[in-house]
Amino acid sequence: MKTLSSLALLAAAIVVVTPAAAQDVMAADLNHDGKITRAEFTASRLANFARFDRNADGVVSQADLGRIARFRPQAGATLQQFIAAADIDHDGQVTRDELARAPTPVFDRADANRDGVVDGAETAVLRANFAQMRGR
Ligand SMILES: [Ca+2]
Ligand SMILES: [Ca+2]
Ligand SMILES: [Ca+2]
Repeated sequence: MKTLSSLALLAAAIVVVTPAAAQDVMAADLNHDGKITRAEFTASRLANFARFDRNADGVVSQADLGRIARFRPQAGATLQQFIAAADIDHDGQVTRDELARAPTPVFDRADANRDGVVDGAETAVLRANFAQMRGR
């Protein structure tokens, strides 16, 4: 069920702020300078694209769920939520290009002063929120 949890993670990185999504933002610091730029965030999101395109046809769509949908309706709902958020041309599938241009509500929320960079102070707030969410 590893694929399903990573699918949930990808959806979380796009549509909702969860502890997993907060972790996603922090994990996106590719050059380890303690700051996460929007470019780093979208690049790290894109890096996961191939993992979700399970049938390797270049798009993430319902077809990538395959038989899992029958046993795990929740996985289908998660995928639908992801497609709804990132499918810019509304053709029911998400291309790599669409994912690159998809909105970044999780990043935007972490970037409290909206300068396009989540810096050390903002990361600290994110970590604190994350710890609080875990503690609940
Ligand atoms: Ca696919
Ligand atoms: Ca599309
Ligand atoms: Ca900032």
